Amino acid sequence: MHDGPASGAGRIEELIAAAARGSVRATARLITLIESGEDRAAAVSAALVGRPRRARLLGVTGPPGVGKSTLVTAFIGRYRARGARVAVLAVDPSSPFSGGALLGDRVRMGEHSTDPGVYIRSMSSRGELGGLSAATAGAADLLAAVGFDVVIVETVGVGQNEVAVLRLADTVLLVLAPGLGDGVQAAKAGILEIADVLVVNKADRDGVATTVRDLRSMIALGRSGQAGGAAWRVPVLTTIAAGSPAGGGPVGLDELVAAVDAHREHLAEHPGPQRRAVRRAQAAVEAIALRRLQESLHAPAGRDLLAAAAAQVADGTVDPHAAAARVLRMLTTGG
Ligand SMILES: Nc1nc2c(ncn2[C@@H]2O[C@H](COP(=O)(O)OP(=O)(O)O)[C@@H](O)[C@H]2O)c(=O)[nH]1
Ligand SMILES: [Mg+2]
Repeated sequence: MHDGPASGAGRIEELIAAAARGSVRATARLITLIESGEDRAAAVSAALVGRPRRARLLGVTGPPGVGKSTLVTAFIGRYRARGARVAVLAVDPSSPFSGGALLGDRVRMGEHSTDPGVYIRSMSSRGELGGLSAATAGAADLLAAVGFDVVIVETVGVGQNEVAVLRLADTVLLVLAPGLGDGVQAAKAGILEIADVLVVNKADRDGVATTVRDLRSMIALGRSGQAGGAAWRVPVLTTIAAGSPAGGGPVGLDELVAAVDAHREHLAEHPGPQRRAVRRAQAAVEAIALRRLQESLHAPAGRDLLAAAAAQVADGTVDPHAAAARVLRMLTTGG
């Protein structure tokens, strides 16, 4: 891809400078570049090298409808009250039509939509496998590099891509609602292993105590044997993000915000052998490598390689594993 006027290095530098001064337009433009392919994403990333990042990354995950966006909105309010600039990336791979997700999140987080200290953006995969986690990693890093203090990534915790997105976070908050099914699903998806704080939202509904108990025993099972010298004890909290039925603000939010803060302090005090920064870098590099591979496969040369390999497999002269290995070799050696 050639650098046009829209993505040339000079233009990118200008956009970054504007984004750092608080321009929403420039920030949005840069994220669009990051989403639009690996070459442009790489150009933005290269222009960000050396910029300080002080942002904490908070991943918020859980099944659809449990109240993630409602909780995120409440978190924005708390962090804004401390004077922090807050960005939210809403990742919704299930919706290839970005409009729906965008509108929904914007409307719901609407009370913050005119606040210049808040930036909200929906990321969509547009049917592109692998591209989503790479683009989200790139966007999160951009937001950190242009001066946001908190970057929240909201995602529906299903599938490998989603887990990859969560590995970017310093703290992963898993949101569930009363009912056993959610917890079991989360455990299956491997989300429970990377969750740092668990919250059962919709505590105004029946079955909260049972869900909390189930989750506590799942954590005890899942984490035994992993404990290091200073293991973090994953708390299980309850909230009513939408506010108590009797009226008033969210219930349990202070405790939840305190738990997320406590986890950050824990990380600062116990960096551990597998530091979050390393885990994050690993997730980002892996996502970018996958995206590059995907793009190579879908470029004309990759399609030709695939077509030739498919013909041989269909003929029965080569098995699909050998053919795939050959395609990979050709792609990665530039053959
Ligand atoms: N009863 C009840 N409803 C809630 C609570 N929190 C959020 N909701 C509602 O649940 C629905 C889904 O919330 P949303 O934040 O969009 O969930 P998400 O899909 O996980 O982001 C909305 O109608 C919210 O108003 C809660 O604590 N109790
Ligand atoms: Mg949501």
